[in-house]
Amino acid sequence: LAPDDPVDLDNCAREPIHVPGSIQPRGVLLVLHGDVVVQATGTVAALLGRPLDAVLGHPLADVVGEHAAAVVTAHAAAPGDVQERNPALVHLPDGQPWDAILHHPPGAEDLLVLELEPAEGARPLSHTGTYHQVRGSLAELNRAHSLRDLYEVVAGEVRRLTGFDRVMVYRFDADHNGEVVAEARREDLNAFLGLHYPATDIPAQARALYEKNWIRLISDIGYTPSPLVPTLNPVTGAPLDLTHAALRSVSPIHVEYLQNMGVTASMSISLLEDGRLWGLIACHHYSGTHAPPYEVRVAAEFLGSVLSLRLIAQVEEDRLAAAHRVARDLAGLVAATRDEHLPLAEALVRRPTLLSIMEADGVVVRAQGRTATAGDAPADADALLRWAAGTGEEIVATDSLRRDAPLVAAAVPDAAGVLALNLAEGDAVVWLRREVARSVDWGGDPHNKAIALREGDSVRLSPRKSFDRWRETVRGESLPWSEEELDTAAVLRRHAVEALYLRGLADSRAAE
Ligand code: BLA
Repeated sequence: LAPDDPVDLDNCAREPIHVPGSIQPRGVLLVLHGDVVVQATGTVAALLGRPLDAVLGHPLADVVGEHAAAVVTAHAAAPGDVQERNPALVHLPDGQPWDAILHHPPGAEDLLVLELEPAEGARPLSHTGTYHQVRGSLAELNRAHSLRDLYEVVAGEVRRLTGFDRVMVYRFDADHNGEVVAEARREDLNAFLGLHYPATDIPAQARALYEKNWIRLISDIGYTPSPLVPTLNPVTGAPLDLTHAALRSVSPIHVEYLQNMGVTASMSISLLEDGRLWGLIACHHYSGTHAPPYEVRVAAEFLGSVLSLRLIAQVEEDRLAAAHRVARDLAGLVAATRDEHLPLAEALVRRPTLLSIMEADGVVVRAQGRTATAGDAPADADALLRWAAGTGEEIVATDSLRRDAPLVAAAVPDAAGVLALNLAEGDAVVWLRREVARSVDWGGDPHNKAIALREGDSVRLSPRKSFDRWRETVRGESLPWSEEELDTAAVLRRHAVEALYLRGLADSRAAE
């Protein structure tokens, strides 16, 4: 940032994290064009014992040996998606086993990115080991019957598989704030369960990247990034897109965030519903480096996918059950509007479902000059009804009257949320919901989260330093009215308007 640039959280979302130009130094990244290495990271010297100038412009076989190069070529050439076959096990000329992880970078399909990470344990032994562990985890998952159970099992199983000190299931709300909904941790650690974190802790471009690449590991928070040489890819003339790279160097702001939290190694796995990120499995380690082998990471990612599928099925099941109940109640209410033995207002409020269909605490119906109420309704609803009519909308909803119509709020002190159907000429159905005071426990004060640091001539953003629990109490709000409830309200409104019209016709006939 330049000194005059505004320092705000927007800057976070502008950091181009998919093109950092460097990797984490636990492995080597080579970019191949044909069989020639056109870009490489400085780690080739320390990890493969070859200086960069003995790598760049050379055939792959010169760098990793004939045998490993042949395995890589075959792995890349096999039919289907190369990433789905990862990793390939290769042995370098010194006999050491490495995981070869391959992908074609976005927009440059003729390039092949080869990442090498040390493979721990001898395969195929470790392979069956992982497979058996995952099979055990799936059996546990099948025994879980509620969402809460599912979250818990996944946190526990991912911890068992990967050995991180803390594994959390972190779930986003509609605004991308998040909550820790399950946690498995080393016993001596304090609990993060139930803590909330603001959306800006994981900015939009990071969420977008995590929808494409489902897992990331920072094996050593204190690492020194190893740059790609040359900086621009000689074939494309552009910086290399590392969206799919396992070794991608992460945002320095995020590194600082983790350091402030006392984390020394971190991993996270995307949880997706229809391709959209609904949460993350977030893993922390608190001492030293922690680098589960690629295969174990893939297994953990697989458990994340299973959780997502189970979640989607569970949510759909709950939604269908609710829709079924609402359809039945709505049919009963529509029948009540047709019952011409009673004035419309009385016909509706006599049904207990008029309250329960909206999960409301009270309801007021004004129709044909009569007012009827059920549940917790104000003795004098005139101000409320006038406000509803005055909006000129067919349907008005708020979860905070105090915020959206403070003058009316004073007239209905017991209600926080209102859903009103304007029928005609001051006639209306108005549901009321009580306040639900919520306390939100944040992991650190969310209102004071970014700190601007001045460094010589420039200013940079820094994440907050304290992650101590910070409790916020939200008052004056009801539970929100859902999309489904608004749809139901619209259907009921149509029938009530029609009933009023038919009753009007009947009255005028009777008068003739
Ligand atoms: C990334 N932020 C992340 C990630 C997590 C969090 C899980 C994914 C990377 C990883 O696996 O470590 C946030 N981590 C959390 C939260 C908890 C946790 C909420 O453990 C709760 C327990 N972050 C800031 C500010 C900025 C910011 C102010 O607080 C920007 C100025 C940025 N966070 C930021 C960026 C990334 C990130 C840029 C992407 C890192 C990357 O993948 O390169």
